[in-house]
Amino acid sequence: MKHKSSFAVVAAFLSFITIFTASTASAHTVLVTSDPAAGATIHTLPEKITLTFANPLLSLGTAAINQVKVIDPMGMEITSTNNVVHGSVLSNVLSPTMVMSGDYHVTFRVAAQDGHVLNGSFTFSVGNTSATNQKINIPHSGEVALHAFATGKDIIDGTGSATDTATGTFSIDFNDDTFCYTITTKITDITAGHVHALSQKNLTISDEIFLPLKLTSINAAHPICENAPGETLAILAAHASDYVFMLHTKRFPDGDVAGELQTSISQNPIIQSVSVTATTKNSDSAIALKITNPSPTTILITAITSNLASSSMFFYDANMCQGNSTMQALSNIAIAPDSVVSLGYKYQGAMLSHLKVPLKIGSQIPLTVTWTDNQGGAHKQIVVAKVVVPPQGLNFGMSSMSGMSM
Ligand SMILES: [Cu+2]
Repeated sequence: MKHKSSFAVVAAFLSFITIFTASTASAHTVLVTSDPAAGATIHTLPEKITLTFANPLLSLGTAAINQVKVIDPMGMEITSTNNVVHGSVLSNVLSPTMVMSGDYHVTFRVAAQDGHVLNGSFTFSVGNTSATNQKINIPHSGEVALHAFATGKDIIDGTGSATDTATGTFSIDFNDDTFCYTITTKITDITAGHVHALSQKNLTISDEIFLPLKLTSINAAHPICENAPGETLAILAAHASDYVFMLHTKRFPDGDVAGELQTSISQNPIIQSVSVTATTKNSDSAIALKITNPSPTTILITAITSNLASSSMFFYDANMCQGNSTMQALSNIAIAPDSVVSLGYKYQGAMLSHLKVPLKIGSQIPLTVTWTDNQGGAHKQIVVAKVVVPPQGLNFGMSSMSGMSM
């Protein structure tokens, strides 16, 4: 959520002056105020830290001469390498793995326009975070899948991108209080990703980061998995639509795209017997797998991709084993409720195109299987395929299908 900064300049200045006298004595600018304020105890961590100095700061191209760092109570740096200077204001996003209560240590180093360098530090505290204060008793067990489709028009004040989109897929496992997620997007200048509370409808959380998301999850081959308090995950699962998935970018620091979280179908396809044919670099490799759809509605398998193939798969509908070289491309494969589809080297199948590396018999490669439910929600599952016998022309050989793994 866009953070509403407050600039209580005078009050903040009075509280700061005692902290900075030593380091500012010979410098040519001075810290006037900050958000969060030095010495303050706050209950929600804002999305960014903002330091306002008395004079404009020196900018030298992309050189990182003005820096602010925030260290959380566990000693982890929660700021990014992206220090933003606008005149006399220096800011940086705050993206902790978990918002925890305790002391946060801020250090900064800035250059005034006359070249003089100012170093300083202060602390602020986060009191009990509202996420862990919730007295909501929500029964939770098993696994819950959530997803969000984020667009610029869902940024609350309407200042997001007109064209950017992103999909966030989340799975919560209450057996070990983990949540795993992947962000899929073509946006390239992302500075932070968060789950935010959308409203105070059921909760007392407003305008705070509910869960920070790691940027390594963007278009990742494997979902990023993290632990979180069971209560936090239970609130998210029980009130998904009260939360939004949001990405911040260099172009739209206050929010580029956002989308409400939705509960996904709980019955994921069951994928078994995954194998690919061994093949050479730049050629294609056929995929064999058996997919069971245990959900009460038809699902569409829309893509099977691998980070080892430069272009995504296409499905074919042909009899490859009869020497028939004409294949009909399919955009998806439908699986009816409670039924099983086998993709193999005959009839319907799938293929990875233009392999980046030669595959060896026995090696394991991750495949991302994407499907949509009857509401158009997109879901993903990573499976590991074992490479079996090499193809023989269009015949692809007769695979033994042995040694599959999930
Ligand atoms: Cu955010």
